[in-house]
Amino acid sequence: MRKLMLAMTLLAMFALAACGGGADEEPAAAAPSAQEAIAQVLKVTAHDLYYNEPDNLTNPPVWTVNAGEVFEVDLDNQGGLQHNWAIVKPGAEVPVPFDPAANADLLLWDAGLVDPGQSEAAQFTVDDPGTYTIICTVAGHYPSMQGQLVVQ
Ligand SMILES: [Cu+2]
Repeated sequence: MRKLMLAMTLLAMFALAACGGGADEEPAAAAPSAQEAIAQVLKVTAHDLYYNEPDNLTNPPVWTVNAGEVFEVDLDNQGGLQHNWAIVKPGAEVPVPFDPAANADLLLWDAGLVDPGQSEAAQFTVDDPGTYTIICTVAGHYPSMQGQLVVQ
């Protein structure tokens, strides 16, 4: 009986390996490419000096993602200055002006500086649910340039 079980197990493993799915039991989850693994894409337009609409101070843009899932930030810089999109660590107070070198430890993650007229994409995952402050890290751009990331 034990030999039969072993033989069946080996046969099953071979069959799975043969169809390219590895040891995955859910067909839909078979080896997703990096592109397929991105759960959400956040479209962010950067201007001098705001995201999306020029009212970030009174009506900050809100982006929502799911905890533990990969999201992509598509940062489209339509301004004439460099801009960034950064997640501030929970509970951290953002100094004004923000100094990107001295205050780097306040950031959970940043998409990276994007040059004027350029568009860049970067991926990240936040594990802990909550509402995070989003800032542009270029000195003087916060608080004018800010938003919120809701991780649900
Ligand atoms: Cu900026």
